[in-house]
Amino acid sequence: MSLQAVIFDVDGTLADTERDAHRVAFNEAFREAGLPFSWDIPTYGEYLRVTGGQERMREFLDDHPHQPQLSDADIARIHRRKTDFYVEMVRSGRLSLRPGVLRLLDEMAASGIQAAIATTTTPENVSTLLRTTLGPGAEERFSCIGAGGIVKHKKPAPDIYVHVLGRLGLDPADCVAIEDSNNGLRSALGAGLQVLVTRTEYTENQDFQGALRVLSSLGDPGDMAQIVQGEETGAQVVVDLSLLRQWMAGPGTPFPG
Ligand code: XBP
Ligand code: MG
Repeated sequence: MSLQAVIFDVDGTLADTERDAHRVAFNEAFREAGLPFSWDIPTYGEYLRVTGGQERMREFLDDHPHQPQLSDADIARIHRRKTDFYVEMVRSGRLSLRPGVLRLLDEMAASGIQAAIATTTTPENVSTLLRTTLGPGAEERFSCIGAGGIVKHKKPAPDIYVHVLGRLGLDPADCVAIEDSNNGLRSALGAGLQVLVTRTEYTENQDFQGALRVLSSLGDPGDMAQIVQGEETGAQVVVDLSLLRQWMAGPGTPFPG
């Protein structure tokens, strides 16, 4: 076992996209379509249990039979507009990468460790976020970008991670996934990966049993991360390749001060 690649989730992990970008874009699309409902912050948090925007809309309508019911084609059309609104918002520069993401990507590039992406969101959303936050050549930083409906079953099914591992040609034992949610954790664990969780406001009360560590973020020297679950709870860290390798090596490895 030697670390060859880090596979990143996108929403909630690379950037905190859900509350102020995806949710707002859904609501703009609902308003434009003349729908009489919108998703407030707690309601959206509840429906994050469903991965995939179209699937999330379907579940909401199934739970609210008094609301106008939409065909799959209507959902796809409204979701298409949601993607337009989201992309426009991301392009306006309102999102930034979470602490430590850029630092870790740079360290990986300098050390020859591959970066990859495994996400449920629409490919266009991923490329826009990467280009806006990482600049020109952003997508070339990643050996593989697995996104959206490229696989049959979205997270928490392991399909997207299995797909990415296949494209990388790597054994899961030689990779680590970084996720922010229980759905993502289950997906990556199902593919045989070890998983680091950087939780968000929306996911802080979720169950992360099976994660290597649960952290507030990846941390930067001026903005340290806190371990929030696991044997070193409360410790302040900056997650770098050396710490990742140490955690991957398993329990019993001494924690560095
Ligand atoms: C998060 C998701 C996505 C986004 C919305 O995916 O479940 O559905 O909430 O994006 P991940 P779409 O954390 O795996 O990146 O509307 O494009 O589905
Ligand atoms: Mg996520």
